[in-house]
Amino acid sequence: MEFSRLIEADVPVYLQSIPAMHAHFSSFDSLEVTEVGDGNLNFVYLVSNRRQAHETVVLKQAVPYLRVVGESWPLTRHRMDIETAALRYFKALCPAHVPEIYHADSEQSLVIMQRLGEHRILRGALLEGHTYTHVAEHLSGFMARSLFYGSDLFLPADVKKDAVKRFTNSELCKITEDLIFTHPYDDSASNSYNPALPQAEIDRIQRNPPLRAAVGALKYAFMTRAETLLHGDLHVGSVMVSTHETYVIDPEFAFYGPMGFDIGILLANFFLAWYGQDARGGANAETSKNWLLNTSSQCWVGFLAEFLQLWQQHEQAGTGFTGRDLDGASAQVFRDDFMSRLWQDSLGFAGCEMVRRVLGLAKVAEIAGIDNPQIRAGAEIKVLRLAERLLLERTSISNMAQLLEWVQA
Ligand code: SR1
Ligand code: MG
Repeated sequence: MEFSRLIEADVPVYLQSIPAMHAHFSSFDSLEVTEVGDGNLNFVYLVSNRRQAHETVVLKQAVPYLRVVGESWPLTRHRMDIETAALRYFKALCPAHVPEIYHADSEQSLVIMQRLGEHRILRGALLEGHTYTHVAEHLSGFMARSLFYGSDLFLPADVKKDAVKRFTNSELCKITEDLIFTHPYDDSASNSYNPALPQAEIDRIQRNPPLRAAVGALKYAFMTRAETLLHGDLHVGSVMVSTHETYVIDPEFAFYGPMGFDIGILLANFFLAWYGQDARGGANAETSKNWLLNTSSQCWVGFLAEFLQLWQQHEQAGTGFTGRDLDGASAQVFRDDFMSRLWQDSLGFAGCEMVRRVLGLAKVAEIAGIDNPQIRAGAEIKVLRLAERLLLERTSISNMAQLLEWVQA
């Protein structure tokens, strides 16, 4: 069937035509459909049966353009095939942290999946000062498993190369290449600046040859280092939380890239939330800031422990790279170098993410939502200063404690 963008009124008819949906809905004449997509790319519908509230699903559809800009920015709908494949793959690796897919329709570029009823988007929850005990444990586990199992450290070389082909995602990678690594530095028309942010602060980023060289090196790594299957957009808007559960959603940017990218994006978003809380102040700000620092730290430390454990376990099995290629002593040197490069990459990518969220197209509510332009500029300057340090001095930060000192400096 030819592609057509669904509107709310079309959704019940579409769902009734799908045999698998008859296991989820006892009737289709009392469905309530609400479009809730607040992302930049797609349309998202919450569907529930007014008569049986537990009968509920989410339907997400990609359209042949970038939603936030409109038809003047065409995009193929291939991103939905990537998202569906990535959701299935991550679900198999981390069943407790990825929603279940009930039905996928490549022709209509849509997926129907589990509705996370009590969960909310982490970004909004953080903005309100909420904290969640298990987020670090869950996200570090998700990152350790997803980054390890997609890589040559685990997969046989031919399987991994096939996966690189399957997850080639040129269009969405191009968005990241432009919006994260290029436009914030070239005074692009898609940038926008808080009028209260001094030009000297923008120049410090945009007219800084060593910094731009560092960003260039990170962009080159992003474009060329097909190390593992990344989520590709692992910010706090791609995480849903409840008191006990954490889900990772929206992997339409998934592709084979450098491991530090997912880690860096996540850390950067915790730091952005920290600066947002710092600028807003208020009764809960200190609790929230402490939680953000602890969670950043535990995400890295938990990731490191689980990733190394997986690596050592699977080395014995010999399917991946070091199992056959290095002996005990050389394997340890290789591992140490690998982890130290991964740490430095993560810091560099975090710096890029922080710059783009201040100067580039896609802002974050934690900073851009600060009403007073002067207070917002104060937060933006701190974000940019940390990003600058991360980009230029990342090889000199040896551990998380030092990084957290830099955040607070
Ligand atoms: C125009 S798309 C802007 C951003 O939204 C997505 O969540 C990605 O982060 C992308 O860079
Ligand atoms: Mg998204």
